[in-house]
Amino acid sequence: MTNFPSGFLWGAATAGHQIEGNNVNSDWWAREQLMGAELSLDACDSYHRYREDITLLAQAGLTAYRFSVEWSRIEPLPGHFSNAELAHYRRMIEFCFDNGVTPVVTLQHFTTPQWFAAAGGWLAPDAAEKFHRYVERVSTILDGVEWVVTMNEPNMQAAIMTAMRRVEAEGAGKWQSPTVDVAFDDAGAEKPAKKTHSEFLAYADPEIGRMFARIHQGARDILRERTSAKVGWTVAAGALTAAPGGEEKLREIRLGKEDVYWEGSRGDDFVGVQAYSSQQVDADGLVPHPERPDNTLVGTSYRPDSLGMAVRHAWEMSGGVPALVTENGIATADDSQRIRYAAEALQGLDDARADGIAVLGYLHWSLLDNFEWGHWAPTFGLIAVDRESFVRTPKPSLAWLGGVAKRNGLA
Ligand code: IFM
Repeated sequence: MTNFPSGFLWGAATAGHQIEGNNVNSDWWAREQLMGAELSLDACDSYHRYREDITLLAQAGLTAYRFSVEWSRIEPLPGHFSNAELAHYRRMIEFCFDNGVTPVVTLQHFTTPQWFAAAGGWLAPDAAEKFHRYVERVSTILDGVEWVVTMNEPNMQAAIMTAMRRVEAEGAGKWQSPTVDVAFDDAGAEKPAKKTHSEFLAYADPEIGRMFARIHQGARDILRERTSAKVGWTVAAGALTAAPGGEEKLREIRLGKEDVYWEGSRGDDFVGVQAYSSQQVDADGLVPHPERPDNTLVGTSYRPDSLGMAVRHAWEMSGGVPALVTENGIATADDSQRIRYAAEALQGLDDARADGIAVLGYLHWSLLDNFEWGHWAPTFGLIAVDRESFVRTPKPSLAWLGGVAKRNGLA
């Protein structure tokens, strides 16, 4: 049996826009309508049903819940903050405390208010000032919260920005999702569209990463001054490797796509590692995931070893910032494959720990089957959600991960 250190966080993660429903002030609400894919609409109605979600998590034996607060709800108009929404998120935090669950609170998970996006988004000269004003206000509800993530996957956000500029230039319907590497035709049938995801990831400009790092570090300073939370951000790890002849291209792509972000976590209390799959880079760039029967519902290869690879790379590039696995999981309709994947990923994580890498916890993506940025078909959840009735049905993987948490180790 593998034992993890005492105090290791065992939990699951979600994000506001993917589960809450009706985030009508968010830029994604508008984007979904441009993308020619599916809409979030009511999502999982977790805005109203968070108590049920947290209770299921706690009853299974998990002790940490990562969720995000929605900037577009909290600040629906520039400089106007909603006390009612702040109180809502404070209630969520307190519900976690009351149920023995450690909240890991993300302040910004892909979405921004529509007014922020319309004014130039992250590229506007006063973007940092606006985000920091919001962070200051959210800090008022973080009493007792030990873990705060400033931003989720800024490296994916950079890719989304690139893609959205294209959508605007080329018209609606040309791009379907930042995270789904397959496309669906008008009749809803899946068809290969390897460019929807991988193509955009190749366009990462290191300067955008450095800009995000400055914004994150400013937010970190605010949070350190006003709260006692440990602060970090999360990075989407590609677990990239070089195909023969691809060594130089790998360095180039990885620099802008993730290494500036790992470097940007230096001085943080932790870095959120988010890994799902691994991909090769050849002399021309990212190599599409090979077509295999065990590929996931988002078109990526079944690669649970990506987690171990990612924490090792994060450790090296961040200069030894402790890793918190803030996301790891698989889009599959086969829950036994999910359990197999998580067990293999956790073994790789433990091997990395044995090699001296500090790992603080494991938060599975995701607690619920949710809105996968333009699509509902890729199911990552430990719990199924009926889209009409919102009834939650725990899958065997929830009890399995809860058992790992209770034993604090793999059997
Ligand atoms: O659903 C996303 C999440 O919002 C960010 N990280 C990757 C997940 C799966 O694609």
